[in-house]
Amino acid sequence: MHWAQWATFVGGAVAVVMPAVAAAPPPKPQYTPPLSGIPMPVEFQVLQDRYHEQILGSLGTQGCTNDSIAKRRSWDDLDDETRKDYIRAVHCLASKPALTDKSLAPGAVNRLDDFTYIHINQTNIIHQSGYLLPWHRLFMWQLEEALRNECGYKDYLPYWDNARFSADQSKSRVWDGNATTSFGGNGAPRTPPVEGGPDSTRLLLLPGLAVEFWLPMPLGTGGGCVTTGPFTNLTLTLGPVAKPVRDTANKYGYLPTRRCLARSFDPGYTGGASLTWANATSILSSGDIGQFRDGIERLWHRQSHTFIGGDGADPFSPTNDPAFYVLHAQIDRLWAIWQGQDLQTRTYAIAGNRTFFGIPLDYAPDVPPSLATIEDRMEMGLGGRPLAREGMPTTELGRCYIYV
Ligand SMILES: *[C@@H]1O[C@H](CO)[C@@H](O)[C@H](O)[C@H]1NC(C)=O
Ligand SMILES: *[C@@H]1O[C@H](CO)[C@@H](O)[C@H](O)[C@H]1NC(C)=O
Ligand SMILES: *[C@@H]1O[C@H](CO)[C@@H](O)[C@H](O)[C@H]1NC(C)=O
Ligand SMILES: *[C@@H]1O[C@H](CO)[C@@H](O)[C@H](O)[C@H]1NC(C)=O
Ligand SMILES: *[C@@H]1O[C@H](CO)[C@@H](O)[C@H](O)[C@H]1NC(C)=O
Ligand SMILES: *[C@@H]1O[C@H](CO)[C@@H](O)[C@H](O)[C@H]1NC(C)=O
Ligand SMILES: [Cu+2]
Repeated sequence: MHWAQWATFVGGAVAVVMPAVAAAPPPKPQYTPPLSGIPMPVEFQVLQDRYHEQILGSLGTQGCTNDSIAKRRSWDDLDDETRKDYIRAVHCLASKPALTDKSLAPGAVNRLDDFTYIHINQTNIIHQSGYLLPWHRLFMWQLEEALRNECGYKDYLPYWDNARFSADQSKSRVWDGNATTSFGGNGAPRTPPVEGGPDSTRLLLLPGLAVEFWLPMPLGTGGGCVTTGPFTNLTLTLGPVAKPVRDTANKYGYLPTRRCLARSFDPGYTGGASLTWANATSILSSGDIGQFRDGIERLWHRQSHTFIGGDGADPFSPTNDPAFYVLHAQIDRLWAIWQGQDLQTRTYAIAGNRTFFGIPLDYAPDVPPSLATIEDRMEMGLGGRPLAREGMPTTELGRCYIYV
């Protein structure tokens, strides 16, 4: 089947009719994804098609082929068995003991916490910096490998196609609250209630920077524990880190703070005002990596996290919300599509400082801002210390995947 036809099939447009033959073994169940959400507009489709052509046309030298390449799909296009198996594998990692040295983070209890620990540790280096995209690409791939190799998950990392559901995210199978096939819904209302409506913000201090940096965060419509879906009993122990007050006793949230998973959906982001196909297409039309990353950081990345709110919006420990990984798979997908418009010039493009907005870190306040390069080493904790350039291709260095 030609690639473009195959992609259309995955997109759900083609129903396959199996002939009924009495003696034949039962046919494998065919799955036709429901046609939900806002269809991909042609402007986006053109960019995605070019990405597919460029990536598939570039294969063949490192054991990654048209046949072996993994397809990362929209959560809404998976079948229920795959969705259930993904959630099962997340619970499986949550039930395995952490490998992180207890002296570094006494609150790291399970394998998911290993990922949260290093994300906290690196937050001021890997956001609003040149490392955002390659660091998270490797991080997500390491999580995918853990789900598959340690917990027997058979498929690949799915993504939250937020543009498709920008009219109403609760219509996405990510957020519909189903007990076994979603990530659950909103958090319960805050108790006790706080002053101000959902759009009013409070300021959270980001620790570790040489200057005081207060991040405005909308209160949102929830704030309490998630009450639907498979993660209602998830116990968090690392974080929160960004807080409304300075917490010198537990600066990075490494000490155990046992609690539920909290969310606070923000309706300001659900009304179609952002995370739309138009905004995605506009970001993808960036001519250089500086402009592209800026669009991702300021619009897509920030508003995706702010939509979820609660633990998923803490810049240091958003990984506490299992939805982090489908959120960031979408970011990774947009980057892959952008790179795929011109692999030659864009695969290894990097732009940005070596720290959050170039602000010095508090343990090195005298180090002036400098620019990230692809030869810099990135700290991934248990995941090693790769060069930034090693986090950039999707079909080399052991990785072999494409977003469909
Ligand atoms: C993979 O498929 C693409 C598009 O159909 C084609 O151009 C390319 O030559 C194929 N590569 C391999 C290694 O088969
Ligand atoms: C990150 O971890 C290293 C140890 O691997 C430690 O020296 C450093 O202080 C940590 N930084 C933060 C911000 O937690
Ligand atoms: C959750 O999804 C499963 C699989 O599609 C379905 O059988 C079940 O009825 C759903 N549950 C609810 C409460 O909608
Ligand atoms: C959470 O725990 C309660 C009490 O053990 C149990 O009844 C419920 O089914 C659990 N929910 C999930 C989603 O595991
Ligand atoms: C998102 O797109 C809408 C129109 O589609 C536009 O009005 C808005 O300015 C965009 N938002 C940003 C932050 O670019
Ligand atoms: C890089 O750091 C400098 C100095 O702090 C700052 O002026 C600039 O805005 C930063 N660039 C980006 C893209 O964050
Ligand atoms: Cu991050």
